[in-house]
Amino acid sequence: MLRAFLGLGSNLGNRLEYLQRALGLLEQSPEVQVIRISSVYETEPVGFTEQGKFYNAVAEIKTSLPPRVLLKLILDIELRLGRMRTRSWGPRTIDLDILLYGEEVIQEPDMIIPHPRMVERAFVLIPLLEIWPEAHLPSGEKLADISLDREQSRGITKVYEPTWYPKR
Ligand code: X6L
Ligand code: MG
Ligand code: MG
Repeated sequence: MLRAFLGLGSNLGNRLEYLQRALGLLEQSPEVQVIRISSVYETEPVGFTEQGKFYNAVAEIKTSLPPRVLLKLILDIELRLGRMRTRSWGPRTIDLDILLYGEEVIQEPDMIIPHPRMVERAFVLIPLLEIWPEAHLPSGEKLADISLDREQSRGITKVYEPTWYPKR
């Protein structure tokens, strides 16, 4: 079993429910165990800013699925939760991203791990550091050392504390 971290995001419909349903569907796979979830943060949209605010969270999982199969599973969960790709960086019911997969570095056209832009995004770093303060890249670089300037951290509000921790 390998430890991985997933980013979750939603800015359409009942955002909290989409995050919860995504975690439930992940747990339904016998090869995925959700270990820990961060608080849920409401965040200003980045990239394409003319859209609703997001709910973002990070989950720690243990999995025996190879990265390619894990990616297929999360894309399948996105489809089952009504994800439509109408424009890039546009609104979505659910977005699931593999942030880290063990200490592995993968550079394939459609699968780059660690997530190439995670270190620039407060909506990823803040929830990730909440559940794994020692988080580091395979290079050894500690994520807590990456300073989030004030501009980056603006518009991020904790809206839900995790009320349950799944089996550890
Ligand atoms: C310049 C150009 C600066 C593009 C930033 C940043 C593009 C992030 C895409 C960018 C740029 C993204 C979420 C989001 C998206 C999310 C919040 C993306 C992909 N996903 N904003 N924007 N939360 N708050 O999950 O991350 S679109
Ligand atoms: Mg994303
Ligand atoms: Mg994505």
